[in-house]
Amino acid sequence: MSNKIMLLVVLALIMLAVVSGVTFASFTDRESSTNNTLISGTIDLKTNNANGVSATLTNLSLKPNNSVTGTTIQLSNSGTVNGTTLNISFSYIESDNANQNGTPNMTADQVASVIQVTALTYDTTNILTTLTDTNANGYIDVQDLVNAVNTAKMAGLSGLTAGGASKPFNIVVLLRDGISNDYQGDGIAITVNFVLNQ
Ligand SMILES: [Ca+2]
Ligand SMILES: [Ca+2]
Ligand SMILES: [Ca+2]
Repeated sequence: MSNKIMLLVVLALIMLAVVSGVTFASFTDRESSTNNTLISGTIDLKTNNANGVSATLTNLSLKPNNSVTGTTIQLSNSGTVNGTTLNISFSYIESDNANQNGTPNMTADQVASVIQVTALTYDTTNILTTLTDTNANGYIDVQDLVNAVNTAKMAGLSGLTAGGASKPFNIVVLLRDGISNDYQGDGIAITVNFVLNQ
């Protein structure tokens, strides 16, 4: 009855905000845990070989048709129990600048739909090619990532052996070219959840 219990959750946060056609992005990740008292040993999921590590991409200017790259984090299991599978899921919330520069306030969903995901990999798996264009706009975007159809596809990925080698997670996003000025002042904060299962 215990082997489906999720032991540790790591959150990675990507902030995107569009200002006058320029996106500022930052990246942090943090870790929290829930304890499983039914088994002995631990599963300790670490990012970049540290608990609660904070990696930040600062002063990264992004204009339409430019990408946010470099968001690779290393996942490892420093515990004593093997993690057999890993689940990755995404969520986002509206994170606007105070000044909309006279433009309409676009919703978080609208912003997410113009942030295309151009690369999404974990270990040796190309996750991106497995995903569904759930909002039918012709490309995989951040709004697609949070759809339950795609969350299901990002569950049951390869796990992490206790004390074993780390596995890289990478995401690249692209602010779509030709988006309207209405997106000025709008942004979202994206959270990436990593759950390692025994
Ligand atoms: Ca907004
Ligand atoms: Ca889409
Ligand atoms: Ca706006």
